[in-house]
Amino acid sequence: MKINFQTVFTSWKKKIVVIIYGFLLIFSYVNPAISSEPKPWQMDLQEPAGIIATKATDLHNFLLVVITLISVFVLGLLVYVCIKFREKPNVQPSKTSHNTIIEIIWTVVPVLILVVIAIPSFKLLYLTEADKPVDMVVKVSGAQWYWNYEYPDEEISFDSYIVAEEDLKDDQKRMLDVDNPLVVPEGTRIKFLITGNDVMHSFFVPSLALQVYSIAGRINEIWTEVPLGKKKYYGQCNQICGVNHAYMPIVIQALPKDEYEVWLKEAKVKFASITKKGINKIALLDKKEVKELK
Ligand SMILES: [Cu+2]
Repeated sequence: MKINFQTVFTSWKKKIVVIIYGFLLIFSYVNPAISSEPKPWQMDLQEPAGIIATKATDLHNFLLVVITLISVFVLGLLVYVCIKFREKPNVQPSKTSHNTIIEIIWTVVPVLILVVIAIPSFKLLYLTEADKPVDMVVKVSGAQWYWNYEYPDEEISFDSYIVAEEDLKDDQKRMLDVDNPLVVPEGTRIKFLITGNDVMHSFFVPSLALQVYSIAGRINEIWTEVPLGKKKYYGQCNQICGVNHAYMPIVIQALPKDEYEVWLKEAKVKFASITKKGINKIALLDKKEVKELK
């Protein structure tokens, strides 16, 4: 049988090109201009937005290097010890129990490593706690199982529920999109006052480095900088809070200033009719039941 090597080679070349294009297509599945959300098979953190998230990602990357070096070093030591002190060449085992120099090293070196980690870590912690001047304040209340957003300066407040699967529009994401997102102007520094109505929840928007407990009877504070650009930042409650814990996503929609003003005008009309009675309604996955309550 005669094999035509040229044909085989060309067909393999084609296959390789197709495979490479396939990989490029998969790994280019990012759309930073529109939204910030978890991606299928994502291995790394979400793309950071704002100064705190950027610094937190840098710290994470630095720690990844430190922990990798430590793990490789310890693994190397284990392998070395297993080979060097195996039974065969050591019929009479060594009776050594102390080595002052090594003991000083394995105490001092980890302390130094901890100090090196602590410096950027504390700097970031103080930055998140800093009392920075902010452009606006938003009060967030966690409830079973939805979020309530209040703009104290604008005197509006509204509930934010997950969009049921059957109501999803083409541009909406399953389990992540909500009926009323938290709308904010782009390029704004915001202070969040976070509290709760019932059980413990947690306000978690990874791309903006927001993760704060929402606890009834207590107000927690955090600030963030929403960068320039019309974009949606997705998050979820990440404190196991009950049967519908998985169904209380968070959407922060950043809009250009003029579009935000238009939204604000409409919101003042739209949410004016929401009565106090409606605030404690129970979020149910069944759309019909939610409609009945409304
Ligand atoms: Cu919750």
